[in-house]
Amino acid sequence: MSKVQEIATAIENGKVKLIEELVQDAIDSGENPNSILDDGMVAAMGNIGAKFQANEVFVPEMLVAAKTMKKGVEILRPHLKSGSLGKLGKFIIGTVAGDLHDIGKNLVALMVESSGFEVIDLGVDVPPEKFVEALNEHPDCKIVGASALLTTTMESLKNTVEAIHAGGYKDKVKIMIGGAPVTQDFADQIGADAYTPDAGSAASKAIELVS
Ligand code: B1M
Repeated sequence: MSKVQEIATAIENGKVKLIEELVQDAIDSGENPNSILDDGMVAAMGNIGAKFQANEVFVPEMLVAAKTMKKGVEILRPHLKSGSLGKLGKFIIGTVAGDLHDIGKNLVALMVESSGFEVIDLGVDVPPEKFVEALNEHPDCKIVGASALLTTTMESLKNTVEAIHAGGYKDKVKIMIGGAPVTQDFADQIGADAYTPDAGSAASKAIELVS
């Protein structure tokens, strides 16, 4: 089994105590950090999701897999960074109201920060008005990113875009959205400025939006 596959298996099986050592070992052996992230960690979370859907695992297993991935990402974090902090401006990000999933949002935050933005992370279950309050606090913010993982919380994405527009920021900030159930069509429907399918493309799009 390759080191990247070992990492994927450890995440799927929730091996919280093993993950840091496995990730460090893979890095020391010269594995590409992006491959560790995408082919190992993100792929493992996809597998867990498929098993959850098939009733083979349940919420506690998803939670422990998420915890394992988070620990692994912390070891990986310095190896993914490249840009100089904050030079491209501020980027406010959060997972929308009703939604507690934060791994994808955290990865987007990490990649955007690595690209040179200063990230203000509002966390999870963020109501629309909190996005607006954050913009009031940071009027120089260039982009707001909102993440949703549940079909039921896509409505919160719509409410978030509406609240930001109603707050007077329509022409002042760009709104990016993403998350597994989100599509470009949906982004167009709710008036978001950009949709990207993954964290890497979110970072590239953010750079494009401020260039
Ligand atoms: Co939940 N969950 N979950 N879950 N969970 C999903 C999303 C699900 C698809 C599983 C399934 O059924 N196959 C399903 C949603 C079904 C649906 O709505 N269509 C589901 C469900 C049903 C639920 C609960 C309702 C379960 C229950 O309680 N009965 C519940 C809801 C809780 C709530 O939010 N209110 C729930 C709870 C949880 C846990 C708390 C146990 C845990 C989350 C822990 C955490 O995040 N801290 C969890 C997990 C781990 C998952 C799965 C297995 C993995 C999610 C993940 O982290 N993926 C997930 C199944 C799956 O995704 N296949 C599932 C890895 C991550 C890197 O990918 O988040 O998609 P993702 O992010 C990607 C892209 O989407 C994109 O970039 C990221 C990286 O490339 N992206 C953006 C994300 N945000 C972006 C923003 C952008 C741009 C790109 O711009 C701003």
